[in-house]
Amino acid sequence: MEMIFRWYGKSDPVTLENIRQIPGMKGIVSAIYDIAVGEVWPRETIRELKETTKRHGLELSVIESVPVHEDIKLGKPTREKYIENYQQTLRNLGAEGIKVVCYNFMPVFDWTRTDLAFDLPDGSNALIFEEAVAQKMDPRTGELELPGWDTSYTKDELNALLDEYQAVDEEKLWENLAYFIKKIIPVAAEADVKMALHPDDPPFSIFGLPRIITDQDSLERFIQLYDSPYNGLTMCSGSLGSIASNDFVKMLRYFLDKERVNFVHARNVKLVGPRSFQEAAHLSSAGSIDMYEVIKALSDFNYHGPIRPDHGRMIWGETGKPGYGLYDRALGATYLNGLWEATQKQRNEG
Ligand SMILES: [Mn+2]
Repeated sequence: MEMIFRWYGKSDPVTLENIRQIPGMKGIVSAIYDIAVGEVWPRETIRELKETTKRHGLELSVIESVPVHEDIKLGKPTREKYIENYQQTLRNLGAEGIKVVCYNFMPVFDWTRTDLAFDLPDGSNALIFEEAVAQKMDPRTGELELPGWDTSYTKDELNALLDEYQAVDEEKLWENLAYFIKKIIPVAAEADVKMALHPDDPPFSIFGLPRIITDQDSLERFIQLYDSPYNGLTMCSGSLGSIASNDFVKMLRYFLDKERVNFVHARNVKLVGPRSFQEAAHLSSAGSIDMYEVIKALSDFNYHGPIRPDHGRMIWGETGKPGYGLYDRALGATYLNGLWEATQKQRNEG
């Protein structure tokens, strides 16, 4: 596996110098953050990011994300233009040597939590999701804002968008996803860019919006939309593992066997209710996911693709982008690298 770290560009308080000093770190996963959703990413801008990364001794290994315009998810006639733009962005990324693109198909809101800095007993804080709190959250007030969300909408625009989604149920969203996939995967294959769909986070409907990439069956349905290694998945332990009915390790093994795992997000979550969880340190003992078994699965299938530590807690007084501080993610990377070294040795001795 290739250990990489998410970097939010020049405004990220975590620097490329910081990232390079994490043991075993090979590269970064990043994006172009100042281009409006739906517009084409120019080659020069991609090249600039790549060269900046290289100057710091790291590879630009994965793009996360190229966001999908809402008109594509809604299936509006204007989607044609946005799909063409998406295709061109993939061609440009491929031409600049980018091999993997992570993206998601969640309507309106990206990852959602009810508290971004929940105090844990050891004095650190973490992102949590509590179902009872989420049920009282109303995005229509326009006052909710989360780090992963597109916050460029005015309150009126957001409400208009939510109104449009009333005509889109789960099956309609599947239809719109299939339409998109059939248009972009051939282009991705030609550009040699492996697509890696991220599961919905959390993996169930929130605010009455449909969410469809949530479990083993839906991931299976997704890969069958287009039979190609370029139509693959980001296997995210924290997203899929945040409901008890998902056996993440079993799912990971299943999709590794099908050769559809193009990217891995590794983090732990502690389940505290049917639809409530707290993000935890990466160690198996800190949460509900057996991280040894996750890395063992990657080792057993000889996974050579990229993996990144996912959200971390805020520790040692660090402040910054919730979930994306330096320290706890660096500890996570080191732990995952340790598990990898051990499983590789066992593999070679066995
Ligand atoms: Mn993830």
